[in-house]
Amino acid sequence: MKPTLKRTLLGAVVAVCAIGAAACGNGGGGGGGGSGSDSGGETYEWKLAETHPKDYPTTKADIWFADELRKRSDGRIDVQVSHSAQLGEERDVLQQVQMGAIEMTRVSASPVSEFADSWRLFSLPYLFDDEDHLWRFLDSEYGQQLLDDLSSAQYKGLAYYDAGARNFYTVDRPIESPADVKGLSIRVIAGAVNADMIEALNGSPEPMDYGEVYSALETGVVDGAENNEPSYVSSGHWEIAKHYTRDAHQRIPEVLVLSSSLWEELSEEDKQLVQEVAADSVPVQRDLWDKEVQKSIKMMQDEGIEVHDVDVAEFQQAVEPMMEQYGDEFTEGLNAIDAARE
Ligand code: GTR
Repeated sequence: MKPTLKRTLLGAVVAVCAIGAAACGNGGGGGGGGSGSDSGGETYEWKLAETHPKDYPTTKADIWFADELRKRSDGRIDVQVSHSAQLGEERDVLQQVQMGAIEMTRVSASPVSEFADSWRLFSLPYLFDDEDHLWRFLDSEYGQQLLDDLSSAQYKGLAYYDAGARNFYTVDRPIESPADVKGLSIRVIAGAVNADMIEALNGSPEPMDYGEVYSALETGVVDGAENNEPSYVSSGHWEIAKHYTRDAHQRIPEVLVLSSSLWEELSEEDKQLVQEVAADSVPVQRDLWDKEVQKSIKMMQDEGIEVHDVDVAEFQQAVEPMMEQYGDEFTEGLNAIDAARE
């Protein structure tokens, strides 16, 4: 992708931040603050980057997390949520969080897998039977291990959020069976596993940032894309791609992460506090999520979106060779997913 002026400037700022952290943010603490306060303990000012708009369930949960943390820390830890990709697209933001130039972000687990190999597991297709199965896995020891793995990529993984199931949507013709994917160019989140999935269905994967998908659909650069109902609706992709195929090919959770350099600076009490508030934000987000899915489905009905229910077993069969290819790499994770089955 060609760097835009905005990207180039951002890159320059990041470079300066990387050279001298004190030149960024409010001085010290890797750009994250860190001066004493009367009430005891350090004070921090953190930015939390979010790609979705203000009224999206993840953003509302980010804001809940920020408000609650401010309250429970007596105002010492001040998180400002920056929504609508104002701080950049997810991949760029993840790079900046690694360097501590942005302190926190809420992103999909899919772009995270570009920085932490074990997270590629989440992009494998048709892994989970349903939402409950996914959450039993996320809440398992292996789910926690994946969060801990993020330290090798300079992140502190705080909590998973819900992102439902990803489904295909197309502009000209519906996908009703795997054969319908043949020859279609489908936008995916960058990453080998996502691309392999589309190729296994004989389509052609087009990796690009979320913010570019609307115009790619509009100008015919892609024939379709894939996402959960709330993203499909809130991004406006439904205005162009009116066929929605419920195959639930992936259940990729969202994740809340903090730059590990900042995490390491925190006192034990503050670590516990941040972790606690993050854990408490999970049921809040999941509740907001369920409501948003229902609202989005209703809106899709009202707008006359053609929703296609398909035989998922046919799709599973089509991606089987790819699953064999990845089987060895993810034996442990796949076993943990099996163990989370009821
Ligand atoms: C959404 C997810 C975003 C972003 C987007 C995408 O479901 O919430 O964080 O990753 O998908 O497709 O890029």
